[in-house]
Amino acid sequence: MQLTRIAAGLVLGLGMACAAMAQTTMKISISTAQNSHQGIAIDTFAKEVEKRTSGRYKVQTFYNGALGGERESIEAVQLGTQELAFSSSGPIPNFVPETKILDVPFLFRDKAHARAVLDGPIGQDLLAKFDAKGFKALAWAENGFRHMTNSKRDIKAPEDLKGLKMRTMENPVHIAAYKGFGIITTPMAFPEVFTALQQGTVDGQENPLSVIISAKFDQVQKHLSLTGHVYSPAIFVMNKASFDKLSAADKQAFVDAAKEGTKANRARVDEDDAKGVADLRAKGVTVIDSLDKTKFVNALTTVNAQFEKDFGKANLDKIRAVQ
Ligand code: EAX
Repeated sequence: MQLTRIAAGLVLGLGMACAAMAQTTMKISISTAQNSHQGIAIDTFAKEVEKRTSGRYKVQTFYNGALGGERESIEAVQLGTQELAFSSSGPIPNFVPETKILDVPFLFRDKAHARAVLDGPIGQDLLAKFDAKGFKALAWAENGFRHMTNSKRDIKAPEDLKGLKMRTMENPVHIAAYKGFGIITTPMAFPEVFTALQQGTVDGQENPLSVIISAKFDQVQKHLSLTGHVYSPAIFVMNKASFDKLSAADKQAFVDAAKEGTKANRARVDEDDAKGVADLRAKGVTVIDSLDKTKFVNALTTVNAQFEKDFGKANLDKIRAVQ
């Protein structure tokens, strides 16, 4: 009797230990290197999820497009073959069209403005739009203000862009705008960009300093212009069904972990922006840092009129008015 009770106790104890150890592993991916503003975002997220769920959830991190480009990873998250992804806004409007408005050129004054919009009611309402498309959008993060690089010439004025063949993201708003500049647009997934630049399939590309540096584009691009023509948000997305399976406390843990990831990510973008130009100059890149931005804005007058029609001037003004 005594022995049976001890044995039963042992079995129970063992069972409880197993339950406590039961671990669910999930995957998250980025298209840039681990040593980048996106790498630090997902590394921080993974660490925080593990900590905040006492190790019951583990997040495996994949870099450099190891699981595919951004569009492919968003697709995988929607299908549920991959639980999580961190992506720039590039391919996002193809899944959640309401987010297109964020990709309008020269919409945000600076990073503080963009962050205030994303963290405020406008950004939070947009996060909620992902639900109906099979996603849980955990938090906005940042890719940064995009600048143009190329292998042909210094871009000092919008006329210099005419006839330049540039890789763009698979983003309809960007493509329309760059066509407005007279650029020959070539949409392409990020993992293919370095080779395309190297082989001269395209003359140039545009990305934030954080991406230009971490992707080592200085090895294949000698001209950089700080056009800051568009702000590029990034986002933590999760498969909706995977999120819905979590307990209320774990849901909060995932959301909070993403917010921590965003903090680390934005701090790194600030760091890259502060030292990026000097770094790239030291590597032999010619950097044009004194552009007359109004000329670039004016070159997009026709395109902007179309955007005002498509997205509603009132909606754009609402974003512009955020302090
Ligand atoms: O997310 O595709 C792009 O140019 C993105 O900015 C890059 O992959 C970082």
